[in-house]
Amino acid sequence: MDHAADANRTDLMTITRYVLNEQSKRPESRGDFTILLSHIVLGCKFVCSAVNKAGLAKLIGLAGETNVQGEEQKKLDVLSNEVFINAFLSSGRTCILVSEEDEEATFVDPALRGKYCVVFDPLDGSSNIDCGVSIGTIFGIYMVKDFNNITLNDVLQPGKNMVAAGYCMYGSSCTLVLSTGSGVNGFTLDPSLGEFILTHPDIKIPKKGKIYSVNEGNAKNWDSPTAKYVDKCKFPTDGSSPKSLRYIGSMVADVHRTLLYGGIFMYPGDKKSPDGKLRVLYEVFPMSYLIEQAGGQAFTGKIRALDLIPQKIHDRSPVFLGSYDDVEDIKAIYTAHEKTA
Ligand code: AFP
Repeated sequence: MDHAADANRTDLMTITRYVLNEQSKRPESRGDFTILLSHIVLGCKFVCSAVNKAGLAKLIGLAGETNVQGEEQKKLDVLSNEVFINAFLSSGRTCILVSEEDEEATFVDPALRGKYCVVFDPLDGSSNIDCGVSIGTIFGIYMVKDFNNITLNDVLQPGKNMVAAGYCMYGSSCTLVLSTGSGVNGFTLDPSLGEFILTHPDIKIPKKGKIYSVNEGNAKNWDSPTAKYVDKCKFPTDGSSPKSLRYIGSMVADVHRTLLYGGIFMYPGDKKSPDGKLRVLYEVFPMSYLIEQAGGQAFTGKIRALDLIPQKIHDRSPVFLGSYDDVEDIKAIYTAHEKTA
């Protein structure tokens, strides 16, 4: 990118302009997705502003605490959930909502219904809020199968059926990364304009990376392929340099780095938690979709992550995602392990 020319740019590609351009390539499109996306963008701006003000506004803390004005405070994850639920309902374009915060799926009132099902984690990594580490919103979007017969099966679909996925990272800048099934683009919020501007067009993940990312504190319970792979990252036997370890513990931040710099992000299953920790619908699927769209791979230890069929809305799955070659390596280790088992 030419930064000198950039400083004087007057022709900005906002996220709305980008999606409208995409829409114009599909004559059958009626603008419903553009409307839904504009509501997602509003939710992201709202949460970004709340996250930035968290320390000041004393939003951090337990739900139920009161602030100096005597008003009840909400925890940021509770607030974010409300913001997004309201944004989706008022868009008039959704029919089922699955949120990490809500035990049950929300079936939208028929008067407000549209054809999209949204699965989302309104504020992922929220245990990092108090120390100011990057956190984010993750979302995936399905199209309902039969508008006249909406059931939970409309969201219990493999991730490969998603029509769009993305995340918004609330960090040193606010970045929205989106795929509608033809590549991945990143938009950064310009606070002076209040607009997300295309800053990372057509993101491609490096074919191989130099970073591995995993919670090594769980190593004692890992299965042997995961342990073997991590050992190989540290003590390569092919003459290559060891990989660096980076782990933030906030999936949006760890995946964002993986997307831009390459390498592998892992949350494996282990003896204590055979299905790992991450949720299929609103963590594993959207991130796997983005990584694949950027040219990488996502694997569960058994199959392609996007081929999983969730049985329940809050199901979990192990995941290994990132650069094509790095994921290929761990797939080979799992295959070899299966043959000897
Ligand atoms: P929290 O939302 O409870 O902070 O969990 C974040 C998360 O779901 C995901 O963002 C991280 O990748 C993962 O958990 C970190 O888990 P560990 O703390 O077990 O490493």
